[in-house]
Amino acid sequence: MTISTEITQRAATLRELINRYNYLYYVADNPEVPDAEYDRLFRELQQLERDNPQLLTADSPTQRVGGEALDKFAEVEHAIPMLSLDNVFDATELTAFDKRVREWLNTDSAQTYAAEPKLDGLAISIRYENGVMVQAATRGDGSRGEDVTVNVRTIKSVPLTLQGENIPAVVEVRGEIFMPKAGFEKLNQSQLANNKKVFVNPRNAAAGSLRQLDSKITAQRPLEIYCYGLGYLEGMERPPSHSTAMQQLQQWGCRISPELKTVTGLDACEDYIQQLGERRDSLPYDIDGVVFKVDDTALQERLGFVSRAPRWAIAYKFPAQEEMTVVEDIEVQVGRTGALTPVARLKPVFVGGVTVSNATLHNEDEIRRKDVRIGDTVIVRRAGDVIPEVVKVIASKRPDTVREFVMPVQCPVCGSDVEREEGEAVSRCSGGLFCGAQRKEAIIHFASRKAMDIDGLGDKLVEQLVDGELIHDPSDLFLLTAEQLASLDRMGQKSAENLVNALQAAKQTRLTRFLFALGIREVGEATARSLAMHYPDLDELMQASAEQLVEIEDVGPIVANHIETFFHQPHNREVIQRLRDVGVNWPLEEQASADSVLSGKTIVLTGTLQTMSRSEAKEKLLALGAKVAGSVSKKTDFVVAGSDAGSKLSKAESLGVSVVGEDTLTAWLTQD
Ligand code: 9MJ
Repeated sequence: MTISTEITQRAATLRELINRYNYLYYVADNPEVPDAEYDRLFRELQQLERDNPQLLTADSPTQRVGGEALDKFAEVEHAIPMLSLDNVFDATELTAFDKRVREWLNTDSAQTYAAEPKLDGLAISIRYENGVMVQAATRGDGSRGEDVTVNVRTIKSVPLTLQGENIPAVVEVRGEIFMPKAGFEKLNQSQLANNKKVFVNPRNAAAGSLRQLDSKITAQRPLEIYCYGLGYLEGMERPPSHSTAMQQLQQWGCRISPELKTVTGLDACEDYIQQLGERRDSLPYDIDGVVFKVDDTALQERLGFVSRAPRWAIAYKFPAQEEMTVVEDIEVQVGRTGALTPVARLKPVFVGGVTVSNATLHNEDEIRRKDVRIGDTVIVRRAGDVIPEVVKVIASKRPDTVREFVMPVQCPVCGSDVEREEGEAVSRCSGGLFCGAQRKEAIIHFASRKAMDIDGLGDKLVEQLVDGELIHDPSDLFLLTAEQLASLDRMGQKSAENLVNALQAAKQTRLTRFLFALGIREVGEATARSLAMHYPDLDELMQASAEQLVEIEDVGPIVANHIETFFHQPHNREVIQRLRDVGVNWPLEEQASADSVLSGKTIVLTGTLQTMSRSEAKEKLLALGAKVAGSVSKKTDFVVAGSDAGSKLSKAESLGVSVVGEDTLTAWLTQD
């Protein structure tokens, strides 16, 4: 049968594109398209070749793993090829994989799989001879990789000698080298400060760091490893399953994922996907899916592999966190402190599980650094609840019609001059509370949950109130009547009355909340709390000089200046007076908390509490002067463990940090 020229042409185009993207990704460490786009092209080519086997060529990218070895490193031949994984993208495809496995093995019984996170890093093979590390190589094309031994030796989680019993004459340990998110952020900050290349994502930073000719640079990079397999093995029996192999690796001192589990049957696979998916954003490293491997070694051997991937394993890919789209416009938003944030209006794109049509561009310098122009095709990233951002322009897709963004010299909302101070990245509207945008944002912040906590006062309502000139500053809120409120859009009599009641209730507050609610620049919850503890009398705080304020813990010279400036502005003093006149008040409780047993202690909450939510507990602990941290370290004083406490509890135990139960927490909170 002859194949239409159209199909032949398409296959050739796909090969060319994929080869180019492969080169950029694997060889040049400079990806041009998001992984999701690459995956789509790859799958399209795979499908074309499956439907038309005559099209398959030996040099098709579907026939090899990854890119070619760079010539700057010596070449290493893998004793056993390094395979890659086939992907599935939903439950149906996973079911089909499981069915294929069972058909191949000619069995109806539920299969046991080893499940582990799919790390987004670089695959590595580390060879140990008589327990001593002799070589480390990247995957390269699967048969030959690059010799990165000296670089891998600098990674502290890679053992240089294996420990314990049962050390074979030769073993290749396979795993993934990656850079944790926090290390990536820190590295980029330092790259930026030193005018060096900023990395697009942790995977690229890991690749760029491992493939350094100067291993001293690699040594300074926060690289880590998780081991997930055995390659060549000599002088010992191959362990009977993947999970026992992992235990063996762990006993030799190799790092394996704490998330590794065995699961039996498809439902258990789906539960694992669901649970890991929920934790994806809070894991300290990027993962792009889950890997399932038939656990039993004998069954793995029966299944074997096809061209580039084992039949006994599959990667279930999570929704991509990076996608490609077009910047249709760049507009500026005016924030609470007058900061002008350029925002890219995007052609809507599905990324990180939602449709995104806006992405922050941070500030003018960022736009210049990334050279983003209106009309450009860009990569947007949305990871977790973080605001989506433009990470990179795809230079080869730039049309001739692109336009450069110019920061306005006048505020787009109030027309006041826009200022940018020396050494500051941010441009600001100088209009202060004269600017409607700043007024709205200030009032929204004032009413927010951690500030005055006014129930039922949403952003849209504030907008209507400010635009309709019913309120000019936060104190006007407390003078609103149910009649005035009921006349607004989408407000009934009942919700108007509820809001008036909520406003009445909110008048009784705490000094910490009140100070936070004022929206003083760089005064967050923690600083507001320190201020309230040192100055339980607001009038004294309002008189304090910057020199006096820097004496307070958490208050540096810049914040001290912001606070002094804020309280010296006649307008701000008037608003505070009006708030007190309408009845906003607080008890002198914070004074007592300085003496609390918990004062200054660092506490971590984990697991489920029965009598209150974790955020309630946090708030109460903070009010007693404790610090509440998100992760356990040597500096943690106590871990409060509710039911089903997980890794934080084990970490506390391993570090010897005191662990208490909910009853102790309740006792602390009810102390006089
Ligand atoms: C990653 N990337 O985390 C494998 N992988 O197994 C895990 N990759 C793999 N396993 C065989 N966890 C080939 C690749």
